[in-house]
Amino acid sequence: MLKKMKKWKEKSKTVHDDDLLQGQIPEHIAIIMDGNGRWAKKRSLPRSAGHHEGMKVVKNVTKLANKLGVRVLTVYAFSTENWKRPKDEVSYLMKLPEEFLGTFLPELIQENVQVRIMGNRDGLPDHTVRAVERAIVETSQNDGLILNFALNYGSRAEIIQAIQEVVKDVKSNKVDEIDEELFSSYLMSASLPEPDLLIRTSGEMRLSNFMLWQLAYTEFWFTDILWPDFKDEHFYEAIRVYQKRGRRFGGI
Ligand code: V07
Repeated sequence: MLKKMKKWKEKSKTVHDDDLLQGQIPEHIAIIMDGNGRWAKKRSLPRSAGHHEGMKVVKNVTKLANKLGVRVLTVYAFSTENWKRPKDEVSYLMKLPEEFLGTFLPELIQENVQVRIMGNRDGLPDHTVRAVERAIVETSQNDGLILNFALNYGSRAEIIQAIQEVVKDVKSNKVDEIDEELFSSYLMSASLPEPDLLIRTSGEMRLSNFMLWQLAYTEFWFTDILWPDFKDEHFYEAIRVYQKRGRRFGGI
């Protein structure tokens, strides 16, 4: 009976895959991973337990995205606003990149995943920066999935910084015409395609200062599922909804 159950489960999984593979897999998926604190509260656990569970889900989604042939997965790990949280919570969060990479980096290397970060490295603790930079270096030759962590990231600050750089280059005559393509090349996501699909968990329907410029034409998929409860089936569902929507980029 157990065996049969397992077989059936495997079969239903394959059907999911086949469905998806008939349509287009989004090239770039971005995720706002909300609801970790609420997940913990519901279980009378400390918020850190929710963050830790959420980290495990990042590993699972990374493997799944890689398997499906997604080119870029961007996850919003820590925003510039998150510094306002209690000091203990912030220092716990700052240990998560090390824990994630400590257990998962060998697998990322093996699976040909390239790690990147997008955000302000100044302001992050040294131990966090060291762990992340090591992962970036050790995966820099990989040409599979790009796993892009938004870490100490805020979109308005990114845009202001880009403007400052553009102004500098205009003044020194390195730039004469400012258009969308030129401006995009000053953003932290310069070398990446724009997200095709944005997923936000936990029922909130706002962007929270995440990739404001880059999400101009992106399809949004919101779910009430809390991030630690986010399973393969939810990822498949988001992609299936994406595939059913016609993307017209403002055309008809
Ligand atoms: C964090 C787990 C996911 C839910 C949202 C908040 C908590 C993975 C990382 C990470 C970051 C950089 C890196 C490798 C892993 C991470 C923070 C929080 C700050 F190179 N999860 N995760 N970083 N959470």
